[in-house]
Amino acid sequence: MLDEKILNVLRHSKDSYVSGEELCKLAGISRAAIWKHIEKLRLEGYEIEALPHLGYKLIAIPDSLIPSEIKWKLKTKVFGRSVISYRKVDSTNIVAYELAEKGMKEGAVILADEQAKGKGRHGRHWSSPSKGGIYMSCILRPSIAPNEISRITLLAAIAVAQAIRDVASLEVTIKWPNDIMIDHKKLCGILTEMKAEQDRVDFVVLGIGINVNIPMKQLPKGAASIKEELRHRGEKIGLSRVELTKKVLERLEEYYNLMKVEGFEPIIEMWKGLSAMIGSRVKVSLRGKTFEALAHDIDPDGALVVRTESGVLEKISSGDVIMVR
Ligand code: BT5
Repeated sequence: MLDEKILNVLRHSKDSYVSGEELCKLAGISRAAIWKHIEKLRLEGYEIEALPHLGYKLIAIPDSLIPSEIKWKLKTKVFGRSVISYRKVDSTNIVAYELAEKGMKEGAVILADEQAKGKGRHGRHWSSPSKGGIYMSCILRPSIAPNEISRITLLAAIAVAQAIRDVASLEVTIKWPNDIMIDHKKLCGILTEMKAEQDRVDFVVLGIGINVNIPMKQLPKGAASIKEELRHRGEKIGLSRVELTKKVLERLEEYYNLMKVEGFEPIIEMWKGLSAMIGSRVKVSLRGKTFEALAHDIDPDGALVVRTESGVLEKISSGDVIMVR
């Protein structure tokens, strides 16, 4: 807390020095204690100049997914109000699940710079190299039935797609149910897990992995990163992971509140607007069989409705869908 207090004082007086004496008064601690906090902030990546007689000045902030950066000017009331960040974990979803079981509040966010065992759906692996990605898990406690869980996945997909469009100006699209794509390459994946009783969801862990500043050589086949896409478009600098994480949290809260007030209908409408899928040919892998069909619609629960070659409408609630080019 004191670190954040000191940091925020330095942030507010951007171009000028704050004297040690002033910081002591504001924080209510000794000069030696102030120095210790400054050293700790430096270790977190903050560049802080210290000059005798003048005091301290903030020179540069790190693009680190740490609580002090995520919470700074974050425009949410619930999402991201509690942030725990790690340098490396097996999976942020596993950590979030354990914390949710212990009663962690809705909106809490677990972040990591790297995952050793990043999880995809159906036991698949999510490649999570150090530093360039966003690996985050949010704890939600929605009043929904277990069979409505895919609503959260779709809601998260529009929040992430819209956030990327806001911050990076890339025309990303959504592929049902959980992929954010650019030029048919995967930029982000979403893994929604839950603990539920028969008719009631206890909590949801919403896991989001976004390839932000990951170089091509570290990406799996068929994947894209925001940095590489911006580079193809002539922009050399990558994107701030902190900015994008904050925007994702803000969009999540906006759409989550919208769903609470107006139901799922507006979310489906937005999803359709951001998806390049409806009306296109898809290949569906379901319970061991694969068939081609036409993506027809999204039903009120978030399932994909396809029209098969024989003209029958079939509802797909889980399974893999590939767009046929
Ligand atoms: C997903 O699964 O797309 C869900 C990914 C969720 C990852 C987040 S990161 C934070 C949180 N903590 C976790 O442990 N997980 C969540 P699925 O639809 O099953 O896609 C997995 C497939 O995507 C893999 O089999 C690969 O083909 C591909 N893939 C793996 N890593 C990728 C990456 N970094 N970028 C793009 N594609 C990737």
